[in-house]
Amino acid sequence: MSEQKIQFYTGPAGGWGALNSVKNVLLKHHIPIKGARTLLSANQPDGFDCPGCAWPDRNHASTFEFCENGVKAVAAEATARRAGPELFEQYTVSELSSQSDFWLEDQGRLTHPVVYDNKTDKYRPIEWNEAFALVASHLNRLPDPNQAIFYTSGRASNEAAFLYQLFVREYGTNNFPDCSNMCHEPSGSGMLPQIGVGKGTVTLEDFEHADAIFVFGQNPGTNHPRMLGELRAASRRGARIVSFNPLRERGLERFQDPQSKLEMATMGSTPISSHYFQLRGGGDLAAVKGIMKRLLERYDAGENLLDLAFIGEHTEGFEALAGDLRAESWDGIVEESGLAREQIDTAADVYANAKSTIICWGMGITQHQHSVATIQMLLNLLLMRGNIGRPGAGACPVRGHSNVQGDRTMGIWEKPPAALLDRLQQVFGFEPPRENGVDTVEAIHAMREGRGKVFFALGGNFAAATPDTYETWKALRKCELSVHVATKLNRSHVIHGREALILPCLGRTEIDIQATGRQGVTVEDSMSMVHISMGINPPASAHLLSEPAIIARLAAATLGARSRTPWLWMIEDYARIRDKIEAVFDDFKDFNARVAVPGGFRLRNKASERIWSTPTGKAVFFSHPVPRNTPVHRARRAMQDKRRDTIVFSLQSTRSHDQYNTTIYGMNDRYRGVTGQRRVVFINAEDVRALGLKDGDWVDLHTVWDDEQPRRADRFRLVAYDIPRGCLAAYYPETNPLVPLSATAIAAGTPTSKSIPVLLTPHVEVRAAESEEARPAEAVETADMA
Ligand SMILES: Nc1nc2c(c(=O)[nH]1)N[C@H]1C(S)=C(S)[C@@H](COP(=O)(O)OP(=O)(O)OC[C@H]3O[C@@H](n4cnc5c(=O)[nH]c(N)nc54)[C@H](O)[C@@H]3O)O[C@H]1N2
Ligand SMILES: Nc1nc2c(c(=O)[nH]1)N[C@H]1C(S)=C(S)[C@@H](COP(=O)(O)OP(=O)(O)OC[C@H]3O[C@@H](n4cnc5c(=O)[nH]c(N)nc54)[C@H](O)[C@@H]3O)O[C@H]1N2
Ligand SMILES: [Mo]
Repeated sequence: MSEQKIQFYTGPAGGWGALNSVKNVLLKHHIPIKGARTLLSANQPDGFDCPGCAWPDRNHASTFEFCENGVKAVAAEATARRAGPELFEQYTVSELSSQSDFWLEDQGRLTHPVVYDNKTDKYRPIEWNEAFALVASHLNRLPDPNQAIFYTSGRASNEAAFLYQLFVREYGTNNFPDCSNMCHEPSGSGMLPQIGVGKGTVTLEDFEHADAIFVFGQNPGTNHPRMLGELRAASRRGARIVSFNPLRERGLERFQDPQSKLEMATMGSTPISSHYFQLRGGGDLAAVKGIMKRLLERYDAGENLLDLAFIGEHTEGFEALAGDLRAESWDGIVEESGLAREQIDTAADVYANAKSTIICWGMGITQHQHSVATIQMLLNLLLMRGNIGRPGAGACPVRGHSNVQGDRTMGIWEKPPAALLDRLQQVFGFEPPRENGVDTVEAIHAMREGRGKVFFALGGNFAAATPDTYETWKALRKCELSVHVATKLNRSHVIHGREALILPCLGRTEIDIQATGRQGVTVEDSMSMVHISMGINPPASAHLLSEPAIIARLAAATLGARSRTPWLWMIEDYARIRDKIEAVFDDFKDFNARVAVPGGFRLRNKASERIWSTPTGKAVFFSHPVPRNTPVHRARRAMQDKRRDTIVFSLQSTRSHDQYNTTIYGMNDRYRGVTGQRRVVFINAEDVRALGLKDGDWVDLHTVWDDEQPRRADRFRLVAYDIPRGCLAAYYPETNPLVPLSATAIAAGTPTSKSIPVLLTPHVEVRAAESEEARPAEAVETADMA
């Protein structure tokens, strides 16, 4: 067991630490000089779109924006390591499944399509055509197409996503669970009825004009490092940056810009946040309500700080909200937010003094039971001062996966709007299924109950990214067939159905050649910019197919003469796919021409033009009560009745600096001072004492939930940290066994991975033999042993 020291990181984010880390990553993946070319092509007009995050680039222009975690994402794909037939010959699937997540991905790029052989318990190579025939025969045998489930992870290009949704709808279902269901789903669910679009309203230019930028529940230093460049520039020109986060995140405090020779040479850095409010986890709705209440009090006292003209002309529901705000008690706001009254007043002052404000948010907002309501409160706050649809102002949900927003635009949506289905019908001449499909959590229920029999995944790592790990694994194992289109081996490939296939595909960094020559794909970033992405590296293996080719060939094999869609013709030249996209979506008019311009184009966003596509044609103020009956509240009340001295914590699961979702790059979390391990839990020092434990002690985590099922995650090391009392933080995916399937966000279905009620107990060794469940746990919990 590792005993590495926790040493608090006192340097800024970025800087020499980041450069040093990059050097190590390139060495590890054996990417020397060629690697430099790979990296310099990221986000260039003629290069590929960085497969890291969805933060936009300055016009995909000619300067290289250095980003440590972008380098890691590119290097992980461009690695020289290979997971070929020898690997699958050497290990049975049972043996593979006892390896850690880190080990599985570390085997390198998949090279051949493989099929599971239950006689040998091994994967063995299979010809592509045979693989497509096998999937087709399963799909065509199902009595109801709704028994098949088609997952998407947000790296898939627009072209792949478009073909995929078309194939699956022609096949006959809307079962499209996707990573977005676990991610920014609440942002779309909240914004759509409120301002008529489910996407952010700002562009990068707005960051140059904002007087204040509020950042809720986001850790850009790790997850969107290029966003720090915008925040740094804003901070230097005097904009106020106001962070709301239970943890003190280094990247929100100081940033040393690796592009700035001066800062690098002088060890200088720029402060990022002018204000940092360490609210309680899940306390955002209360905090925002407090800010609005304060604004309203000042307005009632005669100050002219609301945009009454905008409210009158463009909105509805303001009076109801004002009434609700006046009725809310300050005590409740202070108690539930975990912020002092003065802090809330200060935040309101900053907001009132700024002419233009942007509000950004991430997973710290979306992964809670009341996330949709919280997002609507953030939008209320913007609307109060007319902060949507003018320069320097607006809503900025910061998306995760590099094309997750584009995938949704292309119709990867289990609740498709009727207009989309009508258009598909017109353009492709088939009758699309009209009933909604399953989202991620519903898909798990369907497989568990035997309603879902074929599980197909276009990328991602469903088995590790989803909640209630062991229930989910049982569900996946009940499937008749599981199929994964993937670049690297992961947990989902070894938690398989009775029959199983792994179909290896080209990554975004790789050259894609089809019948008419070299192809590019398109992606949409978090600010609705659509641009082309051209791979530059030779493919990792000669046996790889592109994602569009895999989908088209599978569609042709499955649908045969039933389909009038020219599947194989479309993939000869992806421009043909883009023509079809244009035929279905009005916003993609002249798609091929517009995407040929360096930097691409921005999709129209009506809310940013102050056109509100809501039923009444107005933007809507929504009123919401401060949540007082969440699972954490209920667990605390229940425990109080039983044992007064028990502390029920609210656990958030989050990302370290050394991972990309379920892909673990390494064991360090540099900005939080953790090295060589991942099984840590951040906790307030007072709480450590109250538990009668010491910093560095090992504990087990137990979920408090109102069902009979025990949920635990064992052997985490306590790290005393600057975090409010009663709150804990630990890494995902190790903590996913603690998240009940029934813990979802109201009106979005998103797992509430940021507020799980848990108890801590001193760690006791459980012998594997005592519990069947304990064994897979060790595998998913991975990594520090690797
Ligand atoms: N390098 C790297 N980049 C990534 C990813 C990655 O794993 N690695 N993942 C990508 C994906 S898919 C996504 S969605 C994004 C995720 O990027 P983020 O949205 O930054 O997600 P998390 O790392 O989960 O961090 C959540 C932040 O919210 C804070 N938080 C937790 N609970 C609360 C709360 O109740 N209120 C408030 N105000 N704050 C809270 C946490 O302390 C943490 O700072 O990043 C994308 N980019
Ligand atoms: N507890 C907890 N759970 C969470 C979260 C959390 O904060 N806490 N975050 C949630 C969020 S925000 C998200 S987005 C999900 C992420 O869920 P997913 O998107 O399903 O997971 P990833 O880890 O991003 O998927 C990694 C795998 O994608 C494959 N891959 C990589 N590149 C490509 C490619 O180009 N093509 C194909 N076909 N495959 C590729 C590789 O095989 C790799 O192993 O997890 C969610 N789960
Ligand atoms: Mo995400």
